[in-house]
Amino acid sequence: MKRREFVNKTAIVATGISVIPLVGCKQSSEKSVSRSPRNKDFELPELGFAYDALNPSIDSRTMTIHHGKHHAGYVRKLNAALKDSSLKTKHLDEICSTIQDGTNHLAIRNNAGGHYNHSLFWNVLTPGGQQAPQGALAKAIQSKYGSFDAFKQLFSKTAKTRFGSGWAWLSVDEKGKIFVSSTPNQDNPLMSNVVSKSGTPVLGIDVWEHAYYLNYQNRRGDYIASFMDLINWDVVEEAYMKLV
Ligand code: MN3
Repeated sequence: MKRREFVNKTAIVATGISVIPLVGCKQSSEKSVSRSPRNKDFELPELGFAYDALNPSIDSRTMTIHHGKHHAGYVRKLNAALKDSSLKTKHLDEICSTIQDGTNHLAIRNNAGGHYNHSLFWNVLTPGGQQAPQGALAKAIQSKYGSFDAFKQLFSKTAKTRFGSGWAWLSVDEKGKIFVSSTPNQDNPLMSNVVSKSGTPVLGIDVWEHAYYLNYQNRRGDYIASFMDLINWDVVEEAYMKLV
């Protein structure tokens, strides 16, 4: 599918959740032309599975708190922060792309990132998981990293070595090439003014302690290994195909 053909589509994933469009910084300027302004508050997306569906890899108490408290909090605070902002009618990816260092928009930065990142995170998870991507994304991974295992190692290491709180990503840059990166706090690769390499994320793992500490305590590596076995590669592949 050509980029132009999907710019006005919202990603509807296999789980049935309607989520934010996975559109990157470069594309977002094209997209803002064709999208109408946003006219209602952001809402917490429903999960496509029950809170206990990822047991024991991600326990139900962690899921309940993470989705129902943390993510809900980002949505609530984002709506509050946008109330008197000129970004009020912008879409979530557009808001992310406007973020700059050193401004007084920290609440928007943290909570827009928090909402975007978690929406993507729930979306790429599925009970039981899928072993590996199959189609064009599998080929792109093979071509860039040599093998799926080599990619997995790099992605896991990137997540494990993120100091403090943050995320690791697999993204697609403006040339349609994949890359692995990491961002602190609730930043993400859409925030082109504050990240070293920007793009549109198609896979992300939350390595904030709230994502795993109840079950794994300090064993972040074990949580990452479990996450790798819960990925819905069909969803990741679908997002990837919209960007190349
Ligand atoms: Mn989180």
